[in-house]
Amino acid sequence: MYNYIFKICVFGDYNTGKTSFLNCLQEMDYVRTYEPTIGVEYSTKIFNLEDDKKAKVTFWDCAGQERFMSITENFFRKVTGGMLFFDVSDRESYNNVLKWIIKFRNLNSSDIPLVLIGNKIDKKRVISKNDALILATDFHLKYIEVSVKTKENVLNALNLLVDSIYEHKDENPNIENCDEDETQLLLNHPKPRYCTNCCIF
Ligand SMILES: Nc1nc2c(ncn2[C@@H]2O[C@H](COP(=O)(O)OP(=O)(O)OP(=O)(O)O)[C@@H](O)[C@H]2O)c(=O)[nH]1
Ligand SMILES: [Mg+2]
Repeated sequence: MYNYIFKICVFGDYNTGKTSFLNCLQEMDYVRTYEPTIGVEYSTKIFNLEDDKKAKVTFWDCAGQERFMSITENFFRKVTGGMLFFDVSDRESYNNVLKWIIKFRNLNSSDIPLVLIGNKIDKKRVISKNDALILATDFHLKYIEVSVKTKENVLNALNLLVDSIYEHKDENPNIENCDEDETQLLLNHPKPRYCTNCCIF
């Protein structure tokens, strides 16, 4: 059982490693060849929070290719948090970060935590850590660098977002609280009705 459901939208330019990252969380083998995501893919993971609470984290892996934009945009709404990917070895994916931030912020309140992830740090980088940090700070995002290929920081990136969501959970309207749901279910459950004239009740 879990106490919360967090809906996380994973987005950013194509070929930045979003699907590889999510596959790594599911302990699937790293795939070297690029297989573009078609539309949106879904996966989940149960996450242990502090105070013995658990969250079911649902990931919506949104295709980065422009031609899927009209589909993926629908998955940007009512999310609990976001992961925005770029590739530190590819300037274009970094230049497009701003476009993605605007898209995300237009559809969500500014209280929804968003983590910027610079992937592929095993490659020769063209974007410095400092530049990315400045951009992230300007837009109130947390920033972390990872390599899905070597698995460096992959779990830390997930922890960074989940901890941030949990820390600000009272300001986040898009967290499903399953404890409350259960209480409501019990309160709303109709009392048993007994027959008054045809049986011993
Ligand atoms: N060198 C290196 N390559 C990586 C890394 N992460 C992913 N890749 C490669 O980058 C390519 C694209 O990865 P995907 O995970 O499919 O990218 P995506 O962001 O899901 O792409 P779309 O689904 O089209 O949006 C694949 O060939 C991966 O093997 C990494 O950390 N380092
Ligand atoms: Mg993908």
